[in-house]
Amino acid sequence: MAKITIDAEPYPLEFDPARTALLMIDMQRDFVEAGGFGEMLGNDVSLLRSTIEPCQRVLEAARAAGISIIHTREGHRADLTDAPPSKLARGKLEVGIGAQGPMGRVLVRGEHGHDIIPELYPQGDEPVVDKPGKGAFYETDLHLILQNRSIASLIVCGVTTEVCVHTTVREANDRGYECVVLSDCVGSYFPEFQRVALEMIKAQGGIFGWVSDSATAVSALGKVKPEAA
Ligand code: C5J
Repeated sequence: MAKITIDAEPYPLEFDPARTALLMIDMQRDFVEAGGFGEMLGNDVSLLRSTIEPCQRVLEAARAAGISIIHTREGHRADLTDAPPSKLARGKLEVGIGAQGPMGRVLVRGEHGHDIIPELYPQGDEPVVDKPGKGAFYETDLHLILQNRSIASLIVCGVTTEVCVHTTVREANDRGYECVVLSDCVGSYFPEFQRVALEMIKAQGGIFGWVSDSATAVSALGKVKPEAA
């Protein structure tokens, strides 16, 4: 299978389209929309919403290229039995995980706020991995899905950069996946964390992976012949 090169830092990354997946992390109303958990924590969601359009372009290019696309959602069972008590207690919040908010129960599966935003909604057979933690590999079948598809490289988008994106990239890196994180497709409520989190990924020769951007990824994906993917 012909490899494609994506320009990235610290150096260009070669990927085999047939062994590459786009991983769209936690683009849920609870993090990205007004009235969600993120905003209730006092955050400015516009800092995350700037990722939506670049993510849409990458998602469209990935679909056109025929590469695997996997979405994740952070959240819990309605009875919260899969949520560690420490996570539920964290922050001493008035409206915390499991409590009733403007978009239903916060980070509970099946609630309006827990679902993926309409702009990036999964299509057809794109798997959605529900995760109880920050990392997408922790207590999920993501690794199994990727192995069954012989995936070796991940194009990573989503929120938030220094929390679920970072945790997932670190988990993926330790499992042998090559991750390229698209800088304008990942977002943080804290501009300084965004900057430093991206630096950390590509430091020391790419200690956790590579950093590129949506335009570069779209251009690389445009070179993939769908029937060959
Ligand atoms: C957070 C996430 N920030 N998806 N979750 O709690 O990054």
